[in-house]
Amino acid sequence: MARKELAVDTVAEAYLALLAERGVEYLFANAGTDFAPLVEAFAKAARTGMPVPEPVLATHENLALSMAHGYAMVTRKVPAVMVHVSVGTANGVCGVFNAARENVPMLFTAGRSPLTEGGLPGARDVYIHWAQEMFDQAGMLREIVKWEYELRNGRQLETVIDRALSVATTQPGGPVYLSLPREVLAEPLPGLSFDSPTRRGAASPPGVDKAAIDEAARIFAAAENPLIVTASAGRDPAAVEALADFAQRFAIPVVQHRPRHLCLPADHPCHLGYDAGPFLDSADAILVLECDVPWVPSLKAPQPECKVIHLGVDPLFSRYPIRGFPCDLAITGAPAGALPELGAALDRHVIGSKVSERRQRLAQRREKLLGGWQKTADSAADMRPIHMAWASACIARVKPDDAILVNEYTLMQEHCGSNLAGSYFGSSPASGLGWGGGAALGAKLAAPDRLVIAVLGDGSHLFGNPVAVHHASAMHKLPVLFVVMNNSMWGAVRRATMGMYPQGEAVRSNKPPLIDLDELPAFEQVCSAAGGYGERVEDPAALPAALERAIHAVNVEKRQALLNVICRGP
Ligand SMILES: Cc1ncc(C[n+]2csc(CCOP(=O)(O)OP(=O)(O)O)c2C)c(N)n1
Ligand SMILES: [Mg+2]
Repeated sequence: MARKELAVDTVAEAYLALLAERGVEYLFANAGTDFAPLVEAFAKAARTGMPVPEPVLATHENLALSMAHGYAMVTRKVPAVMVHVSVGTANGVCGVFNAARENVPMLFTAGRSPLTEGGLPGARDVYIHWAQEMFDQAGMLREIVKWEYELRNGRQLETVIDRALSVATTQPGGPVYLSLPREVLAEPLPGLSFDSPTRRGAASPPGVDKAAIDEAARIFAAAENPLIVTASAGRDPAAVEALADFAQRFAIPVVQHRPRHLCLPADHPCHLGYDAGPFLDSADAILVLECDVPWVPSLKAPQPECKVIHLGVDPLFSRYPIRGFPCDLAITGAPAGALPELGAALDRHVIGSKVSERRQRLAQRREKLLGGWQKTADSAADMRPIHMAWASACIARVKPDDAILVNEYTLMQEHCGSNLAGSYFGSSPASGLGWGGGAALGAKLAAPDRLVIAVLGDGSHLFGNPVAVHHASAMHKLPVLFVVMNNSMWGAVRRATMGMYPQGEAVRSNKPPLIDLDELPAFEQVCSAAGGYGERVEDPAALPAALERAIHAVNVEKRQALLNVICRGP
């Protein structure tokens, strides 16, 4: 078997070199005293030319994790992230949770306070080294990650890195956590010898059980009104094509509920929007495809006799404590492989007349749906404050086909559809706010030639640490267009309160507490302060030209831009 030798002097040097050897291109980092051996190793690599991941400094852990998330979702490669011991891990937990719930593989690492109080290279030499140590640093996120370990010895480096990466990338993917004590990183290591390529790779995606596919085909063949509901099938671009083909051949409507990826192109004849509600009464068979929450049962549920099939790499979402959707059949399988098999099985049933009749009904429903959307956007065109439907429609007009949209979570997709796989990313179902700005920077790092547009709420933008985000955009030369849909409130909290207490005190109050975000800073000036282009837009008629100016700043002047769009809610 092929072995490779590298001349290194410390575990830290070997660690970085091995990450690069295994394909890790970037280490997103928020540093502390625990980083000293790594800073030293990076500096040495810069001098010697030894390949190591590129360090990407992020001035907040949430930013580091969101950037890594954004990079990973676009490239489908594994990023590494490193933060400062216990306190950095604490700040990173929300970002790791977002990544975990969206099955984004990443190697999340943190230093550990030095273990020894003297005598070894790396031993404690700063007063924080006592208080920052925890009995169980990883306990903060053991529930969230797929695997967790502490590097105890330089000799186990290859096994540990390979195990971390293979567990993270085996489907369903997700973050793993590795802590790195300072003395271990500082240990002398006389050279590194390792397998190249690795002999501890990821496991293949789950294949499907033929009997289960036949059963699903039987259910679908018997159905008059089948429906597909998906959220994340498009995580794998090959699945977009498979879904488009399957839905088209059998004339099955597809609803994307709270999608995190583009699963079906917006111009596909089977694309029936983002809400399964209107289809649930008539549906007699539903395929829940890589979708954790296909509908909200307390609002609307399918008829009791409707058959429900769940298909995905973990169709039961086994890491969710409670999830009680009806499930007549659960099929473990990656959609890119499973859908063609389901198609082939369905072909063996004679359903031609059903399909052609369904195709007609589907076309009528789609026409009606699109007409309704158009009417909403048209009637919103001159509303002040600007309506989010109009703002979304304006973005649709100016964005190139291959633009990458990062939506946290104020873009109304029905007014701004995309057609290319890998061109839309929504926030994780965990919805830990503060993700969008960083994720957009990570996406830009992954796809420097594409326009990346982050659509954020005013609240989400603030959660994302805007000064840190704009600084990172300037520092790493990642020009992104930020569109802040600014309704000066946490609209979601308002809607939740109105929904639960429609006749309550809060509805009657002029200014219910904990909702309004008065006296918000001029977000556009915060972007300008970091060297970007910034504009406040209040006039709906001025929005298209403002978007053009902002895109010019990003594409031609190569600097970030922010439009502070003064909005009203949907
Ligand atoms: C880390 C985190 N804290 C709090 C929340 C709860 N939360 C959900 S939506 C929301 C308001 C978001 O406001 P904004 O981005 O302005 O969007 P709007 O609802 O106004 O359209 C909040 C506070 C959350 N999801 N994540
Ligand atoms: Mg808001």
